Amino acid sequence: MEGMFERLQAGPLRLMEPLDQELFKIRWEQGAEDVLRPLRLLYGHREDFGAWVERLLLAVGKAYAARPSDLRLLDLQRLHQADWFQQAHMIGYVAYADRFAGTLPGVREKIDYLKELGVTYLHLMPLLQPRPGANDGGYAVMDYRQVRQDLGTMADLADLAADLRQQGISLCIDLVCNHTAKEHAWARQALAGDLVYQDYYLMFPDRTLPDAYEETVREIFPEFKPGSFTYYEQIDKWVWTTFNEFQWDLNYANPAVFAEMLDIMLFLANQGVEVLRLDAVAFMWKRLDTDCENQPEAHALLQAFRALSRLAAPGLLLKAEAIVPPPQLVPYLGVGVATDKECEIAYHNILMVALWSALAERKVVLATHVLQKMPRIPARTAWATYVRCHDDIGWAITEDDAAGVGLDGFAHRSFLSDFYTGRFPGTFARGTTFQFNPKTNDRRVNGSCASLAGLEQAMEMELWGETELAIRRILLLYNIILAYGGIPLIYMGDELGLLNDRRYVDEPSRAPDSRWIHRPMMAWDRAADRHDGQTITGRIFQGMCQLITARKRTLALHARTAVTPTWTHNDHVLGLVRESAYGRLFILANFTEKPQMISRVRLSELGFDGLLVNRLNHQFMPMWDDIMIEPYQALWLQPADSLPKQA
Ligand code: OTU
Repeated sequence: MEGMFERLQAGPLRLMEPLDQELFKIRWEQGAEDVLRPLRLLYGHREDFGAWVERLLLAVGKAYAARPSDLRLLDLQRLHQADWFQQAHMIGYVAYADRFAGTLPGVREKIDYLKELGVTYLHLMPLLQPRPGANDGGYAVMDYRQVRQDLGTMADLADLAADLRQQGISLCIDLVCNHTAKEHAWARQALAGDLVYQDYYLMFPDRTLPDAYEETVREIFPEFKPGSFTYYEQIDKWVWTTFNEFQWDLNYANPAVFAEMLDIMLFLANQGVEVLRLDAVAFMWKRLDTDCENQPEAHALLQAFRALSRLAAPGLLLKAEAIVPPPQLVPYLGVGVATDKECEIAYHNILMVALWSALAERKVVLATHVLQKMPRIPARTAWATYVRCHDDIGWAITEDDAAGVGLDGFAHRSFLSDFYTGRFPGTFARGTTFQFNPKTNDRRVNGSCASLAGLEQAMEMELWGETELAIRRILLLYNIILAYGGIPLIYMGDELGLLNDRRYVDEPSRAPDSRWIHRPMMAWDRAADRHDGQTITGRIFQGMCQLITARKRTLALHARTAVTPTWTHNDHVLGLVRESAYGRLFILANFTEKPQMISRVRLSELGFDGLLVNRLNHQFMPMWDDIMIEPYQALWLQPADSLPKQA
């Protein structure tokens, strides 16, 4: 890359102040290898490799020159406080802009509500221009540089990002990078026969390769569309469509596709977006005879995106959405030479599954086992922890993990599907089945947090004891995701206990997709009750606020702190030990409707003897007695003498 910086100086950087040019030079000198290593793996075999690298760097230089000065200042702040997103005060909230507040300017009106909850990170669900009609909840984008018209404009998005930032809230949006809508300009040109754009996608003249690939790939939406390919008569070709027919997988073996997506990424970063949720990253690279997920090149793509975006916008964070089993999940945060050099954040779907499994079983054995087996993540990364999201729950429990605690994987997954769809005798849950696959017997589950936790059934049957238990279950799940480490994400409506919403069936474009059952409209009328502790809404909201307040002042919850799932010698009580410079913390959580005991002997074996205080309510635990945990209660215990004075 001889003379690269000089060419940038003569090109996109030429109008910049000398100091800003120097700053770019420093970043390039320090980051060059991080840029080149993944790019070599991806495209190093091409004769035009050097020209592509140059083209990518010119694009980065251009984005750097165009970066507004307030965002360049933000970059410096982030570089100086690199752990900003790992700190205990971080609280995430996830919402559809329209369902939460109508429009993007509408969201600005609701910042006070978010602040009341303590939110510092707002993920607004897909908001870039989708295809008309069915669009998979916005995950079929036809223009990445336009905001969905009914939500506002790109200028509104930039204004919102700035307002949020001023209030201490970082904006996250989706970048659907694995596929585009078939109405995207690239796809339309491909359909019109343009060979340059046909190479943006994965197209096959006959069934030979599609048949070969289908031997080994997973079907993601078997009920919507069997198989992973779709035939288009107009071009007489089969197109790779992992998800819906209208979502065309991009061909990242073509560097032009990588360059386009990088440009989009930097464009969005320059609007003030601070975190990009990269959708379906596991699927970005295909290889025959594999499941075409989690390929080394998919990781190289993310590493290259990160290294390049950090030259222009080092404040930007990348969040991986890879809903895959544990061994495949952790590498999205970087391993080996790529440690700390891939995505900064990844969804902890295993924790989410383990928690629902423990709640159904009233046992924490499987959860403890799978969480213990999770490798530690790099120091400068964090999990996004969550109880529910806009998607279904797939029971990502491997045969091995189930066998490790004496369970049969298939039988346990079936039990969970039965339990959460209301089929298991005595269940408290009200969910629905999603994407039954008769070939594998796999059944995923839909339902809102409150409905899955028993609130819907208890209220309908007017069983007040059960209602109380359901409220406690909701708060227990949120307790754990707040205490596990990483950015806890509150899914809109969970803080008010919103139930399944079956009205989606009246909208033709949504009716076939039952995930809409747990994507409700924000119930602002219910929110009005949130300060009334006599109401169910008030109980949940205030319970959540108390947890959030406790989390913010418990510095030991910093994401960098090691969390060790620990046997409590009571199979109904989850134990998480956290060790850090901020002191030791023992989180205990009772996953049953009966009181449970933890012996003092066990606590002192783990080094928790002496006077302990529960950080959730400031209560001291009697020195010698065993510890009693109420139904669905959790404790955050710290040795009383280890508490920082000001806390
Ligand atoms: C994501 O999910 C989104 O979260 C979904 O809402 C979209 O429909 C989908 O991509 C397509 O854009 O398969 O069942 O292993 O689980 O990427 C949801 C990863 C999905 C997949 C995940 C995908």
